[in-house]
Amino acid sequence: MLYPQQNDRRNLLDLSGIWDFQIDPDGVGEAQGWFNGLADARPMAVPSSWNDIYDDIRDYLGVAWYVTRTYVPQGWQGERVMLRVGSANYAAKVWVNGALVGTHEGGHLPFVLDVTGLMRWNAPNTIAVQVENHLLPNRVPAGNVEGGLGAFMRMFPAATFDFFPYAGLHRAVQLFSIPQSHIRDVTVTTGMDGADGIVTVSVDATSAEKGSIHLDGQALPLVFDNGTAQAQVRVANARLWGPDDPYLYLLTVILGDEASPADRYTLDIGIRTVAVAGGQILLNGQPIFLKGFGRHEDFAVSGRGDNRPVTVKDYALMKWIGANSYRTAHYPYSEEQMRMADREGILVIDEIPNVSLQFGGGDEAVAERLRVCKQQMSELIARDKNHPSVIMWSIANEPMPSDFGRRMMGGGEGLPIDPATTAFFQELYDLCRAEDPTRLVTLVGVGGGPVEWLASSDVVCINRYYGWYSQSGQLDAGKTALESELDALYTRLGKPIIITEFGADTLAGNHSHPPAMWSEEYQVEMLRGYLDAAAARPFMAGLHIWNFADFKTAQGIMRAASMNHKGVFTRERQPKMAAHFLRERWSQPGSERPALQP
Ligand code: GCB
Repeated sequence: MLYPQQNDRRNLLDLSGIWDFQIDPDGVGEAQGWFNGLADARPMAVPSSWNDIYDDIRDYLGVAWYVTRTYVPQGWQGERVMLRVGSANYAAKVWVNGALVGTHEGGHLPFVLDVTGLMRWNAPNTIAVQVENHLLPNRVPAGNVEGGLGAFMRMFPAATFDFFPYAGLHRAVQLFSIPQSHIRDVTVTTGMDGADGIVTVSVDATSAEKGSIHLDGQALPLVFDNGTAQAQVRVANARLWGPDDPYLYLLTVILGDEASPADRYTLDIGIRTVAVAGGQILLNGQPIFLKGFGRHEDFAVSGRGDNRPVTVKDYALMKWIGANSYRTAHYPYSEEQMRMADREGILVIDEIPNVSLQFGGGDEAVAERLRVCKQQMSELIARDKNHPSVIMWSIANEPMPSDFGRRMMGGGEGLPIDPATTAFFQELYDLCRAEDPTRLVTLVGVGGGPVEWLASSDVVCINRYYGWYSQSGQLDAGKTALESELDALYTRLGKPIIITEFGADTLAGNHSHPPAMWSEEYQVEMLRGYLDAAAARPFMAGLHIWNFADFKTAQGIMRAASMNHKGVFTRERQPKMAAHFLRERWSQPGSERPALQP
């Protein structure tokens, strides 16, 4: 799952642009051979969501077809040719020159298909992607769940999550060439020995050959055994990666001779460690407090489509406000975002789209959801394992037990929890630890949710809306309730705590003195209360405000103008009062929480 790159041995052809597009509500496209061309096509940008482009398809979530044609350079002949789809939400089927080459499920992770034998060298090649985004109860994330969140919030379309169910080719589609004998995968882990960095590089290649790695002026040989080789580099007095100095070393992996390599792959790596000890998160052995946001990939017109100006702007705003981290709520973000996080020194909690999971529908349905969660978790780890910015995997956001309604009304304490549900999450915790022992793992818990599900987390992550969904309009009462829950949770679990969501819907320009709900003043005072509560508690390890920016949701009685307005910035990325408040607070180093007593 190496990110494609252009170099002297590899080639890359980005197919981003304007493709032919046609919806297929009757499902006739395949039988009629639409993969060869669309009879009634409209233009569609790739990447983009289709929903906000044409007025008749805003809520269309069925099957749609994308077709483009491209020449491929003659110079690629003899090489392996791969087609990579960055994100097709939710399920995809791909044809090249009329031949079905593969399928994929899960909307936010890339997939690669080998199309070598199918290329035409003297004529355009037809690439067709069928995308389908039905909201179904057994998908991850789910939709149309009977009695689910969507039903409760009267959401249309019936998502079981609080963001618009955007559909389409959300990230670039690329063709790339790699040599027949090539580097399949590179895995980098880093550690420290005194002031030295220890970088371990594992390389997986197609054939057993020699090779080498190059890092920090050192060259080490690779000796392959059955296609895999490992080398360890000691970087003297390493410049450690972190928010204050996101230093990246260039690692080059070469297959074959250095003078005429069979293949080459380069990547930016950060040398850093992450751990939990003494009730704190340690980055490079030093306690770190996470300041930042839950975000969304969301913008007007482009929807969830990879929007590079917005990506760069968002990182600039995170730096401006003094944030050092965010969570990829509630799905994996683009690889461009991960690369920006590496470069800008922003720590990431990396989440799969397991949002608002429910346990209804019988054992088979639950087993199917677990299968999809595991697949997405493995694919995410494979994609993001080399990013220094990624410090923690999140296996779920706000899963809900079947008695959630009762728990939400209070009195959840002491209610028995079905051990099968705890085992469900344990499988995901175990998978992360087996596939990546170098990072932390968490599950983001809902207010009133079972504490049992949090017990295996390295860091306890909770979303809380005291002063909004409960104690509405009563900030003091909300703060008191928050404080007593935090103390009880730490007493029970003894692990560092991050509040991964808290916030208030706020209409920019709406003012109220004294503060009232939906006003800018109320948002500021609510955030102040949570920041103060954390600042008095040494076991707090971070605060992520919900949300970085206002974002689009389905329509419903809870969402004015189909938007969640809890942004600290508007959807257009203009600051609300809260943004200035946070910038002020977050510019005071060490003010986040008291130091732990030794
Ligand atoms: C939550 C969810 C998030 C929602 C948020 C809200 O707990 O995790 O997806 O958008 O609450 O604003 O209601």
